[in-house]
Amino acid sequence: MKIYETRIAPNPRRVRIFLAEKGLEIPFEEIDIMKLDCKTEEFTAKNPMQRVPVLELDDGTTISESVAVCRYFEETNPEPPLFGTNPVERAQVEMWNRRSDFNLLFPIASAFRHTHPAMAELEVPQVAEWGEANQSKIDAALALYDDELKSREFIAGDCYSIADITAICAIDFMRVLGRKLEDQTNLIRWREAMKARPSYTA
Ligand SMILES: N[C@@H](CCC(=O)N[C@@H](CS)C(=O)NCC(=O)O)C(=O)O
Repeated sequence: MKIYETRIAPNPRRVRIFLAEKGLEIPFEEIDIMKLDCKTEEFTAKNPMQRVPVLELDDGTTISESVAVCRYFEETNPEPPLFGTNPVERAQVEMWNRRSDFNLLFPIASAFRHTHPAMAELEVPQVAEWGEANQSKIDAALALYDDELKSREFIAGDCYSIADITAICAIDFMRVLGRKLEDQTNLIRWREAMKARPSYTA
């Protein structure tokens, strides 16, 4: 079993943090997405979406999409649970993880991919106006998350979950936009708690 990943990229980081929280060590193979390693015929056979991360099992089965890779490890290694423990928790974790994906990580990645010259070959077509338009979506999501975190410790409720992992990978990735948390005091408190976990540096 191994995972194809790119160390600097936010989606593979989600899987690395997830594995660290589970106490699992899986071999990684570095793919240089900037050198278009994701676009080769060999890699496309593993993931037709040409993206990392990709988990390859010993029988050759491949699983891509960060959340699907994490789901595999949740099912094979249930402790500690990171997708919730009862129907309500599982639904809330799914709800917040999807929000973290669509309302945080996606706009942050889009703002970067559609405006940075280095991403021109990866993001086709690159539409600078769309990149700029995502800045206000990021502002709105940060305000919403800050408000939600007024009344609870973690993104999806009282327990740490994959929704926290997606959110911290997204928020940390704002660095490529030259952005950081400023007046979102609840999010800043939550981010400090994320940084204190050993998995943060995975
Ligand atoms: N929805 C996918 C997104 C994967 C993704 O966008 N990965 C980026 C790195 S963070 C990538 O492989 N980029 C290469 C490219 O754009 O060609 C997931 O959750 O794994």
